[in-house]
Amino acid sequence: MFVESFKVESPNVKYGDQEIHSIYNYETTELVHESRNGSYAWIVKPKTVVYEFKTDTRVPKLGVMLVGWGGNNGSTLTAAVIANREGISWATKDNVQQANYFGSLTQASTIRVGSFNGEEIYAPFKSLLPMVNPDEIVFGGWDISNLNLADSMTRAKVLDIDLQKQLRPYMESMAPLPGIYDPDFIAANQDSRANNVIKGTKSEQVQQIIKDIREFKEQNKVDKVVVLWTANTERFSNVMVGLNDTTENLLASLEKNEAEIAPSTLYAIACVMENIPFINGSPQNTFVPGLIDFAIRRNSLIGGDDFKSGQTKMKSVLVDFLVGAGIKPTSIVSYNHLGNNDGMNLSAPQTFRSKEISKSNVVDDMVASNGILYQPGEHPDHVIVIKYVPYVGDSKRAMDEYTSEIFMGGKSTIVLHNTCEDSLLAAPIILDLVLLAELSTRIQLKAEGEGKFHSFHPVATILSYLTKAPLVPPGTPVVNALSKQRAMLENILRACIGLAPENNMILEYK
Ligand code: NAI
Ligand code: DG6
Repeated sequence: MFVESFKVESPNVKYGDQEIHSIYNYETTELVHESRNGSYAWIVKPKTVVYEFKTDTRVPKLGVMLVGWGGNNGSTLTAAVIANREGISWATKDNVQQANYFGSLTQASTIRVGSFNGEEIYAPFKSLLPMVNPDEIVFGGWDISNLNLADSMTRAKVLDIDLQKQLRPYMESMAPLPGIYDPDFIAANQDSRANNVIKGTKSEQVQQIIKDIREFKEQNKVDKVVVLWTANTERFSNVMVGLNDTTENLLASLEKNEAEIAPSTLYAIACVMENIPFINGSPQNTFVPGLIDFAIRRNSLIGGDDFKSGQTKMKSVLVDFLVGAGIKPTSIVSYNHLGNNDGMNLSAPQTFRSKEISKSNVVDDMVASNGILYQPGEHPDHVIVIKYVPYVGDSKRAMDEYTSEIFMGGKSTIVLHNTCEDSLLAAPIILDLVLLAELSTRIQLKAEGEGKFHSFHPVATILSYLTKAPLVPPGTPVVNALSKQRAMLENILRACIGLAPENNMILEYK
């Protein structure tokens, strides 16, 4: 059964005018490796830590500035939100289609709230805590191409033409601000697109981005801004001591106009300076150590990397299932071909390499979780191939072959083939990233013994369900398995309203 909303009644939860306060018992374990009777043993000690959460329930008017606003993802997301807001429907060859938010975790998925008369009760994910309504987001941003958003939507060739015609009047006046262009970081084939660029030194470019954010905020009367990179994949930048390894060195390099600071890092520096959340939807190492250090010192949210949209999402489900079932994947081969501008940019070896890295590390935690199947250091062969095929446009083909060792030396091969518009997968993920990033800045917590409430760590692991290569604070485990990522996110939001984690035990019926 589906319910629109619910309220928690508990001595541990108080709904105030402006905040929800909850007290939450975090059940965890403490591990000890110690010598007992002459040999070492692992001792597991269950422990409970009492946390308090405070969530500010005042939902702000949110502005979202996209870097790469005029790209396929940026124009598709902007169009889709307008279509939802205006209640637009359009004729396709099959039917009359209504705008929707399918594919968005926050807008189109549900959570289980409990059982009632033998039936499971589900409510919208977004009913867990007050979140920004996506229909009310004000969009803006930058692009090195000067096309307005209506023409960008047409260039993208993603949405049905009848829908495009209805959206055009809303989007013609939306023009991207000039962007920071450095041909050294993206494919040479992008050069003809770059007719809308910020001039000056790197430091001046950062100052221009700061000015743009302030003006956008002022002109649109938004309370908060989130910036998200959905621009071209860049090559990795070199990480070097003295260049970008600490805040001081990064900022000094900025002043020296060092060539090796990527445009994406420049936008990120501007955001950290302004305490504006910055999310990286592409695979490159925007968050060099000096930038992470800077964000931590300024307590400014950063999140990434690389939207987890289709093939990798399947992989982080399938490999988790196989390894969790005691089956040993030994070879994983993943092909993509696509014909959009992203595919063209990825046809250069340096930008492809960024994507290859990001797509390759996604099964590491699942492999490491099973020492019965894999010896230390052992890993499945994992190969990533991406080809540019202009004819298929945004309709990406993803083909995967998983070969596994099964019972008694048998082999099992699973082959998947997915055909899908790439931008229609990415756009709802962008929405979730900005909505959850904004929400997480309204949550404060403290563990027992901590004197003061504080925000989550500025490196926002809470967003990891949505990214291929989750950025984590130094020294923190990376979790790629999709079900664990979703459980983490859902259970943290449940804790904010004093609900136990979803444990699926359903003991009341056992
Ligand atoms: P796109 O090529 O259509 O759009 C990128 C836009 O960024 C272009 O309009 C370009 O002019 C602009 N741009 C490039 N450098 C810029 C800069 N420095 N400043 C401002 N604008 C700049 O690509 P698409 O399909 O929208 O994808 C965007 C990014 O998202 C790519 O890096 C892609 O790898 C990544 N991504 C996409 C996924 C998907 O499913 N569509 C999934 C995972 C990541
Ligand atoms: C080619 O792989 C283009 C890429 O931008 C992908 O579409 C994108 O990284 C999505 O990858 P995945 O593995 O999440 O489907």
